[in-house]
This record gives sequence, C-alpha cells and structure tokens, in this order.
Amino acid sequence: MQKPRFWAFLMILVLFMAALTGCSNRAKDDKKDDALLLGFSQLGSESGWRIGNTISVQDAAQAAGVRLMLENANQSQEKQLTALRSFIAYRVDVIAFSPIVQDGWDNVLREAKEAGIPVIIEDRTVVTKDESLYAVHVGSDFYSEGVMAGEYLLKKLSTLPPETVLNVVELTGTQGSSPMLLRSAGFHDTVAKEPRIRILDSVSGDFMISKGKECVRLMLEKYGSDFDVLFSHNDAMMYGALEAFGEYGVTPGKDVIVISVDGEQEAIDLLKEGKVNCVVECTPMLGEAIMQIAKDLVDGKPVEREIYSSERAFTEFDDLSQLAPRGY
Ligand code: GYE
Repeated sequence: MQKPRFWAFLMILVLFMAALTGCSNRAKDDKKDDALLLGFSQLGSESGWRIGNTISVQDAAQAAGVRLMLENANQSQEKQLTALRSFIAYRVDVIAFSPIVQDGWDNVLREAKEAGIPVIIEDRTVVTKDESLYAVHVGSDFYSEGVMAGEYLLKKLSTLPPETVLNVVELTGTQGSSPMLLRSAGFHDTVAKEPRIRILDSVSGDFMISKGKECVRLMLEKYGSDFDVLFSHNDAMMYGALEAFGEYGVTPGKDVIVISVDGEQEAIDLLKEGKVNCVVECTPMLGEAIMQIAKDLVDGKPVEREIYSSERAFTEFDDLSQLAPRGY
C-alpha cells in the first residue's frame, strides 16, 4: 500500500517541477516580449541619405535590443498616417517618424498622446499648434545648413574678380518639407546682403536624382550660360544635375559652381575630383540617439526636447585628405 502512494507522490512532484520549468520558460518569453517595441515610420527611399538613415535605425535597434516595427511610406503622407495609426492600434511603447512634410500631423499626434504613446520626431520637423503632442525632435539644423551653403558662396565670390555676378539656380527638395523650407531660408538670408549674388530660379526636384536631372535640363534650356551656380538641397539631385550638365557640355565645378547638402561618400568623392565645390554635411546616423531617447522616455527619465547633430561644410578650400569614410 505504501508503494503506490510513493509513486503518486513522485508523479505529483514531477508534474510540479514541469509546471515550474514551464513557468520559468514563460517568464523568459515574457521578458523577451518586454523588450521595448518601437514603431518607426520612414517616409521613403528617395536618396542615399534616406537609405543610410533607415539602416542606422535598424542597426541601432538591434544593438540596443529594441524590437522594431518599420514601415516605409514611399513618399506618401497618407501612407505615413496609416502607419502611425497602425502603431497606435498595436500599442507600441514609442513611435518615431520622419515627417515627409511639416504640416498635417496634429490629429494623429493627438491620437498617440491619448493612447499614452510618446512620439519622437526624427530628421524633419513638424509644425503643430500644440507642442505637447510630441516628446522630442532629433535631427539636423536645416537653417544652419542653408547658411553654411550661402557662406561658402560668399567666400567663393571673394576669390573672383570684383565685377563678377553669380546667378544661382536653386534645386529645392520636397515642397512643404522642413529641410526644403529651412535650407532655402538659410541660404537666401545669407546671400541677400550681397547684390552680386542673384537667385535666377528655384525649382523642386523632390530630393530625387531623376527629378534633379529633369529640372537642371530645363534650367539649362532656359538660362544657358547665365546659369553660374547650382545650389542643390541634397546630393541625390546633384548627381542628376551632373548628368544633365554632361549632356549640355557644361563642366561642373568650373563652368558652374556646384553646392550640395548631405555629405554622402559619393558627393565627397566628387568634391575631391573638383566636380563639386561645396558639400554641407547632414548626418542620417540618428539611430543610436533614437534608441537612447526611446528608452529614457519609457523609463520616465527627463529628455531634451530638441537635439541637433553637430555638422560642418566640406569645401574646395579644405584639406579633405584625412576625412574618415562617411558611412553613407
Ligand atoms: O537631405 C535628403 C533626404 O530630410 C534631411 O531628405 C533629410 C533629407 C536629405 O531625402 O537627401
């Protein structure tokens, strides 16, 4: 009579142990699920800069043990709004996104706030009536970038004969986007005090190679040899412009002074070859900062509201032989 009771006791013990192990496995799974969940809405893949930005976020999420839900909106604000709403419905811990244009986000930001999900605005900025609708903006100072482009041109002009007049074609980024508006403002404000610098035209190439090429073809048709300076709001459009210059027998860097923004490796190489005169830096490497901010927000730690990357201009007047590889 003793033996069956002993076996029953052993069975119960085994089941109990199994249940305990099960519990501890579940605890481990829960822990995995506890990893911070970040919903990231990327606006598109229009440039090398943008692709570098996406990779930076993916790599940093992996290194930080952050689970990433990534949506690419392919240049559509509608798609970005849908992605943001799906993150809210999924109840992610934090949302980060790069807004394609600066207006039109208040409703969705309010929905995120009501759901208790903090929002990090990365790269481009938003204009909102209620500043409490997002937690942090991390990115570049686009106005300063325009100023640096303008300062380079003033310096270049000072090296040319005094009677020189420089006619500028401005190739702008996506209409209504913060880098387009602010780079333009910074540049215009800086060169406005110099009457020998004139803005011939401003046309939008939407930050894309193909559209940049198209616009510069049109500008060359329209202005011919009056076209002295190209200020391109990003490197991608500048690559397209160089193709157009090639078709028209224009030597970039000499016949036309070329200024661009971003600082991709390819642009720096063109600068070293003398085909580009000035490249203003704008770093897409924001991933690590985003992960740190996301963690701090979830932990309830204080965060800085506005975080700017530190940036410089690379010009034909600089010694760039020691410049480290750009990484994008
Ligand atoms: O300059 C451009 C990209 O928003 C700063 O977007 C970014 C800009 C960048 O497409 O290449």
